[in-house]
This record gives sequence, C-alpha cells and structure tokens, in this order.
Amino acid sequence: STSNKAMSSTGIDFNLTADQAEFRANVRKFVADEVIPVAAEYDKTMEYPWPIIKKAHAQGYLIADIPEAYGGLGVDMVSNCIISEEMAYGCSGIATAIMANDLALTPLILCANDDIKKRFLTRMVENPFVASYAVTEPGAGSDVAGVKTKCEKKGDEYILNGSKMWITNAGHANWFFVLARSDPNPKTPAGKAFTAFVVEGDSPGLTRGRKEINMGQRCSDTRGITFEDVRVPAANVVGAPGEGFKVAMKTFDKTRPTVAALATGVTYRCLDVATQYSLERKAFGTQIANHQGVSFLLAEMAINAELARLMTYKSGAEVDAGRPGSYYASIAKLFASDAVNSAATNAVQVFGGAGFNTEYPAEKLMRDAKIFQIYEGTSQIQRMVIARQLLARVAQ
Ligand code: CS8
Ligand code: FAD
Repeated sequence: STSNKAMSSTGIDFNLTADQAEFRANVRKFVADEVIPVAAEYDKTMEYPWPIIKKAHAQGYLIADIPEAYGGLGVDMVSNCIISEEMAYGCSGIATAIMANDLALTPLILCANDDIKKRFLTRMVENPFVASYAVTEPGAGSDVAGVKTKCEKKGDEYILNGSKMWITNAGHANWFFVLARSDPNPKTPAGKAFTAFVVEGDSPGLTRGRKEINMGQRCSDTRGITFEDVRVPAANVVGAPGEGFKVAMKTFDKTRPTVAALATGVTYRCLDVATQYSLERKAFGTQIANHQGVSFLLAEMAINAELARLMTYKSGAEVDAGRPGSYYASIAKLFASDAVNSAATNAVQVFGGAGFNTEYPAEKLMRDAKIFQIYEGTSQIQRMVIARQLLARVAQ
C-alpha cells in the first residue's frame, strides 16, 4: 500500500491505515447525520443527549476502547482519537459526554482484574450506559494528592466518605471510578496513600448533586457527588490497594490525547465555519475573504488546526507504540487547548456582529473552547508535567 511505501522510504508515515480511514468516514457520516443537526438545540436546552448517546452506542463508539475479549471494538488510540475529533467537530458538549465515558472505562481497562472487567465493562457493551471518572473534589482539582475523600477497610468492604466536584456524566452514570485516600498519614507519599474503586451508581449513601450550569458544552452533565458511609466491596478495588494515585495518573496518559482530539475537532469546525462565512459576507464591495486582514485570521486558524492535529495523533500513536505517554499527551493537550481558544476567538472576529449572536455558530464554539484549558489538567498543570519529564530526561 501507499502507506507502507511511505514508511519504508522516509520512516515517517502520516497516513491512516485503510481500516482507520474507513472508521473515520463512518464516524464522520454519523456526526453529519446525527450530531450537527441537533447541536445548537442541545446547547439551548442543556438536555443530556440520550438519543445521540444511544445511537453512538449502537455504532460501538461508546465502547470502542473496550478490548474485544470483553465485547468492545478494541480499537487503537489513533482510532479513539478519530471518534473524539469527529464527534467534537459536530458538538463538543455531546463529544465530552461520550469521551468522559471513555475516561471512566480507561482505568478499568488498564488496571482492573478480569473479574471487575467482566462485571463492569461487559454491561457497558450490553447496554447504552455511561460511567463517570470521579477524582476532583471541591477542595482539590489540580492537586490530586490533596483529595480528601477517605476509605476505611471493614471486613471485606470499604466505607467511603467525602465529596467530589465537577464530575462529567455524574447525573446519569451507571457506575463511578472513584479515588479515595486509604492512608490517613499525611506523610505517606501519594503513590502509596490512595485506593481506586469502581462504585455502583445506586449505592446507598451516594448522592448526586444538581446539574451545574456551565459557560459552554452545556448539554454535557457536570455535577458534584457525596459519599456518606457508602459500602464498596473490596472486590471493587481497581489495581492494588494503595496504588490508586498511579491508576488515576496512568489513565491521563491515555485520555489526554483524546482531549487534544476534542479540541482539534472544534478547531477545524472554527476554521470551516469562518472560511465559509468569509466567502459569503461582503464588505467594501468584495467578499471579506479578499481582505488580507481576514484571510490572515483564517491562515492562523489553519496553522493551529494542522499543528494540533499532528501533535494529537502523534500522542495517540505513542500510546499505540507502547511508549510512556505523559510527555506527548501533555504537549498535545496543552497545544490543542490553546489552539482552539485562538481559533474560536478568531472565528467570532471573522463573523463580526454575527459572531456575537446565538443565531450564528461562532459564539457556541467560543464558549465551548474555554474548558479545554481547564479540564483533564489545566494548561499550567500540562506545562508542569512537560517540564518535569523534560528535566528528568536531561538529568538522567
Ligand atoms: O496531580 C497530578 C495531576 O495530573 N494533576 C491534574 C489533575 C487532572 O488532570 N485532573 C483531571 C480530572 S478528570 C477531568 O477533568 C475530566 S474532564 C471531562 C472529560 C473530558 C473528555 C475525556 C500532577 C500535578 C501531574 C502530579 O501530582 P504530584 O502530587 O506532584 O505527584 P507526583 O509526585 O508527580 O507523583 C506521585 C506518584 O505517582 C507516580 N506518577 C505520576 N505520574 C504518573 C504517570 N504514570 C504512572 N505513575 C505516575 N503518568 C509518580 O511516579 C509518583 O510515584 P513514586 O512511586 O512516588 O515515584
Ligand atoms: P485549581 O486546582 O483550584 O486551580 C485554580 C488555578 O490555579 C488554575 O488556573 C490552575 O492552573 C492554577 N494552579 C493550581 N496549581 C498550580 C501550580 N502548581 N502551578 C501553577 N498554577 C497552578 N474532574 C473529574 O475528576 N472528573 C470529571 O469528569 C471532570 N469533568 C469536568 C468537567 C467540567 C466542565 C469541569 C469544569 C471540570 C471537570 N473536572 C472533572 C475537574 C477538572 O479536572 C478541574 O476543574 C481541573 O483539574 C482544575 O482543578 P480546580 O478546578 O480545582 O482548579
């Protein structure tokens, strides 16, 4: 194939495989048919996009990452990034609901034993359920080691107490991935002080808060949760007891590429709507695209979109190659998040007054863009991860 030729001649291949290209064409068609037509309405009503979630589940897009042995599609990370980018091109609120489910599945796929995988992954294949990843708390977001939710072992159960905040899909989750402090000694290092669990959504003592009203991605469901003496079987510990912090961190190495992909999808949407509008709208007797000041904004958006996509798929390919992922995942997440914020504000600018108005597409894109610099680790935290990895390599 062409792609094999490119590989042998240069050692670098920017082409998708035939399977990945077909997969992308299918997701793209799904998004054009099912997501784009309803995105503005869901933004307005802020309703959870259940009908889309169910259709996406039927196509396998909610369970793409689950290994085939447990009934999923078992796709590679590049394909998972394709789902993420294409869905976000249609609506990043709907895409966040879908990819936050993948975020909850990931620690189980990476670190849980066969029994947990059978019990919790198989049901996600058999039903159009969603799950949540619950790490952040009212008092600790960037500083995961500051998590205060605690667990105490009693017999063959753990008792959970505490609260979580800003949890995506929390109103609808069938189960929660939860990080809790298992060692009360403040001197115990993070790598040994936390335990990760999978907690049934209908557990007595687990209370879901009200849906938060956010700036953008408004149909995505974000809530607090509280745990009051919630009893969780010891059989639901994900990874080894005491090693929950590492489970949570390893997860990000695989999910930050998909968040970069979400931001990339929105960046391309900004570019496309702005380019189209610039060819329709006239000022000073010509299409605004003919004014260099406008075309340079489009060029800037194109540069951002192309570079974000390159880094996103590189970070996905690093995971597929089995190499340690934090460095490239954080670079991709950081760059794509900044890229989409630049592109969205430029899209509003190209639309002029119409850019500020809800009847036109640009303002939603700008509201949707901001969160990328905040969730899955803020831009400051990504820089911290990149700098630490860089310095650790150089100091070796
Ligand atoms: O606190 C870490 C961090 O990542 N903070 C950001 C938190 C974050 O990203 N939250 C996101 C929540 S989820 C979300 O927002 C979802 S959005 C909605 C869905 C969107 C669609 C998908 C930190 C700042 C990086 C590190 O914290 P520190 O306290 O400084 O810990 P360290 O000293 O670095 O590490 C402690 C031990 O853990 C080990 N570690 C660290 N990173 C890794 C990775 N893999 C494996 N192990 C790791 N990446 C580290 O080695 C330490 O272990 P030792 O044995 O002590 O050496
Ligand atoms: P803080 O940690 O309080 O940070 C405040 C500011 O200080 C930020 O600018 C930050 O970058 C900066 N800062 C903090 N520490 C440093 C430092 N050392 N150096 C430089 N700057 C620093 N969490 C989940 O667990 N699951 C989810 O599904 C989930 N979904 C989310 C969905 C939405 C819509 C939102 C808004 C959040 C979601 N989160 C989720 C939480 C998200 O990951 C956190 O909000 C984020 O990690 C930041 O934490 P924080 O809000 O506590 O901010």
